[in-house]
Amino acid sequence: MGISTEQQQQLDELGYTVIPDVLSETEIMVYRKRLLKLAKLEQEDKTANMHTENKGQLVRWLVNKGELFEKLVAHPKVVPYFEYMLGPDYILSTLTSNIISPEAKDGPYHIDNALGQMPEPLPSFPMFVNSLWLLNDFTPENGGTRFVPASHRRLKKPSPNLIYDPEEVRLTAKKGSVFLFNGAIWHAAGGNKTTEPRIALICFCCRSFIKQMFDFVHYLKPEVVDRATPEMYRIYGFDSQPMPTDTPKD
Ligand SMILES: O=C(O)CCC(=O)C(=O)O
Repeated sequence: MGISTEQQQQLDELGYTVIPDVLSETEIMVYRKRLLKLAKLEQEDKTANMHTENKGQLVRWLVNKGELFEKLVAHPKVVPYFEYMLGPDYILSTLTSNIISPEAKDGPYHIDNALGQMPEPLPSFPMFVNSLWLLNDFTPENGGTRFVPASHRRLKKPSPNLIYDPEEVRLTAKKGSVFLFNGAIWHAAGGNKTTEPRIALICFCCRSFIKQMFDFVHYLKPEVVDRATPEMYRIYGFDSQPMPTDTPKD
């Protein structure tokens, strides 16, 4: 099933959409609990990936950290949006999460992955699409993502250290929904002025000809590969590797 003309238009023109009711209350609870536990364990064993002056934490490589995360890889409510933006052969670049703790401050905008290294004008078609799966209601107070609608059409990178653009919006959206956006939209997590952590799962995808940030093909656990459906196998990137006929003969 594809997405509606209105949704296509919103993605083309504004560069983002919010997909409602993707995760159930139970799923939200289970993911939150598991992520907070993983975050704590990674802090204890000193492998934690901290940012934003230690008030932000990424828990990465989720597909290798529990079967429950595999459900995100080819979720039927979200796949049509990635397909529309990136083509039917799109692939996963990372499956990670971002926890923004109380007292985190607003940081500078960025655009995603290789776009930040590309010369301007940036490509006018989507190369990367990001999706944040909200594990609490996002508000302007609790770290809701800050973004500049339609900024993908500027074909420019935000200046380094730019924190505010006059056209910025702070995301307000319900837990269980997915905020999906063109990776060329200028964006950043917001500061968190509440007493609760703000948590998002992040499923970040790209066109099939782009190098993935996580090397799923070599580092997925064998049991994760065994459980993959053909669609998931393609999304992990196995189908877009150099062709065997092109390997050296001696
Ligand atoms: O967690 C957020 O609100 C933003 C995440 C982000 O900037 C990213 O995944 O590139």
